[in-house]
Amino acid sequence: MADPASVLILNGPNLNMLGVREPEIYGHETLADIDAACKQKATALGLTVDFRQSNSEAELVTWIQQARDGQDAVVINAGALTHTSVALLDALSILEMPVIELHLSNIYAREDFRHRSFIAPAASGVICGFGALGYDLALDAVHRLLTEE
Ligand code: CA2
Repeated sequence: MADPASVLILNGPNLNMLGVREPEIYGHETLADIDAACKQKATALGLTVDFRQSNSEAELVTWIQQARDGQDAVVINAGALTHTSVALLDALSILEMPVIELHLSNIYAREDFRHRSFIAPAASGVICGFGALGYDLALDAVHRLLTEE
């Protein structure tokens, strides 16, 4: 039997603070809660998940590059780097696999500077505004994209 498809879920700067501050914007769940929910959802879909967070743009770029060896899809909540990072765009553009851009909040209902995503051109699709549910939806999307390939 073939190995289950592996999904790299990346979380950028400050997302380690989830559940600690600003619950009115980002919800009450911690990143550890979301990690656990993703693992449960992945098991139900027959996927495996590698869930990571970094405050470092360089580390995120390295992980994206490494996804080419063994990962089948990437889900990324790049945090504030979404709105600034050509380096993440370039790294994601190299991938030949589904890439889902994800945000907890509806970035289009917030400040103008959040309306622009540098990484969106490299994404297969974008999910935002559904809180932690967005991670669940992203795994559904990855599953569909991989099984319809
Ligand atoms: O809505 C999202 O998921 C964002 O990617 C979150 C980023 C923000 O810069 C993006 O515009 C949208 C911020 C992540 C910081 O998360 C915090 C969580 C709790 C307390 C403080 C920050």
